Amino acid sequence: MSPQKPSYDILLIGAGFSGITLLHSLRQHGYSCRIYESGSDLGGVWHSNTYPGCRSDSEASIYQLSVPEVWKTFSFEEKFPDGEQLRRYFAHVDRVLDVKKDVEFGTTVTGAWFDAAAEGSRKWRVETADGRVTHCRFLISCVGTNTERYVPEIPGLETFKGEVAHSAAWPKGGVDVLGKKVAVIGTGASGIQIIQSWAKEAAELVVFQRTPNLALPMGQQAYSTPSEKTEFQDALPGLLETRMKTWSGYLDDVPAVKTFDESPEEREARYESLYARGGFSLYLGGYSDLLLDETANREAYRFWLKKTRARITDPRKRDILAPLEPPHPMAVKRSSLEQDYFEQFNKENVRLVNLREQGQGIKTVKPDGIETEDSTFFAVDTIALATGFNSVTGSLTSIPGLRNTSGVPLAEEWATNGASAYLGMTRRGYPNMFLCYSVHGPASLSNAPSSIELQSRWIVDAIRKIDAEGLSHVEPTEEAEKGFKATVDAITGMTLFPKADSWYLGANIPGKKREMLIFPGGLPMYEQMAWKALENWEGFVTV
Ligand code: N01
Repeated sequence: MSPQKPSYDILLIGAGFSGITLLHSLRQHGYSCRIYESGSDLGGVWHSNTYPGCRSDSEASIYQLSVPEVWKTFSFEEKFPDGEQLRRYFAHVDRVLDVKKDVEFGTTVTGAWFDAAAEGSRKWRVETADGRVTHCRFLISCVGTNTERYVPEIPGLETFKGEVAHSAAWPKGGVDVLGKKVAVIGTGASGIQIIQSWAKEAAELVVFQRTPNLALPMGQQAYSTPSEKTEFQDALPGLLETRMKTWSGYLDDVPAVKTFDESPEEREARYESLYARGGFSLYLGGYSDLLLDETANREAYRFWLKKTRARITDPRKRDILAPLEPPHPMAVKRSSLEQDYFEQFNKENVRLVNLREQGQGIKTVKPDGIETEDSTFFAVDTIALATGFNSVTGSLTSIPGLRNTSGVPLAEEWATNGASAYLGMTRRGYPNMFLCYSVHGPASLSNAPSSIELQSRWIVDAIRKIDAEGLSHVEPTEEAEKGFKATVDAITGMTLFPKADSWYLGANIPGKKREMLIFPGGLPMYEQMAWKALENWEGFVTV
């Protein structure tokens, strides 16, 4: 049987927020589109991340599509929705927009390159794991930033007899920890949420922490009564508009006041009110110099310490979870939004190992537990690995056959020269390929649907401009790509971001090049740069 050779105007990879937003918009402009999605349902990370306690750290009001027929007909139950609500939301999106008719699930892209001679015209040739080859004029990557999971080399892990589950590959039937002894390795956003859940169910929990998470109170709120629901719906048009105007795409915007412009009393009052508001307000609605001035940042840490240490009763655990000396400046590594995380450590059956303390590193995993370097043994039945992802780049570099017009794989190019993408959306050697929510875009330094909406609009504008001008394809020049990377680096150099080993910098993966992977200048600056370049194809070669 000869292999099928389907052909579309536009092929999108990934059916999360980015893929759906773009599909909806491109279809409205009459393009034939297809999404290839390796998973079995819509939702991207919300489909693949089903660990206990999984929950959004963006408020429901702004964590959704701004498509009226979708938001007018869906009610969220909580301010910060959990994975189940979000999966119901994506099912609703499908019912309203009929997304799935253009999605092929279980379809993994294994290779793609721009073939100048494909069927007599210049097209992308996309290979999938099922052996098919698809042709398309435009290829759009919507694969997200946190999909390629990272499992560190932990000696003896393979000998463990109990269950080992990574947060991003949770067993479909769940993990029963009732009455069991369990361990969690990693205290990023995923680890904190698992710990909050497991500490309430397991007989014993031992947490292996490498870096304390400067977690902030979530400020959860239920929308259960009819009046709460109505109030939520009524506010939506305004909130969806506001999110497109702020630095981060969240609702708070940084006031033009610096930390030490105010008196100590005024400062304390401001911190208190932002902290009480919950979410990222302490960062996003606080002082303009938080990310720029170490002394100012330290002042915010002082406040956070005061609030957090008061919640932890055991002095040893208090010093590990909220140490007097900050592990890094605030906000330059992703803080989690917690509900009762610190209180869990007030329970005697919740133990805490500081992996950075002499003798406390993991020596080996044994069939029935974990042994630290000082030979302390923790007997456990189950281990959760909340050790994160090869973030931002990994979702693309893990596509082995994704290569440029010279045949060099993207993984090789980025490993050699570092990662870059002009305007965070295009790449030299990849004509007519667009990236959404990826390298050098505002990505995880923004509320995802806000920057996705922005980038989607730009990508659709670019495609329509290509067609309106009768062009075959566009790709950025080397100078433009280097120049944009230099801008990202220059902005980063003005901030405190380099002072933390974060995944924003690729610093969580041993051997990965340390460089800023996300545009740190905020949405308004990004928007201005992107559309200015589009006006006259500045920085592009057009064919
Ligand atoms: O991953 P992470 P994540 N030995 O990389 C530790 C989004 N997200 O899955 O900090 C021991 O943040 C590592 O330690 P350290 C969100 O954007 C959102 O939690 O590198 N420990 C760290 O503690 C988030 O930021 C939501 O020193 C090791 C942890 O593992 C992003 O996804 C929920 C280790 C990894 O934390 C990633 O979050 C979940 C080792 N060898 C995820 N290697 C919400 O919306 C690593 N660690 C709320």
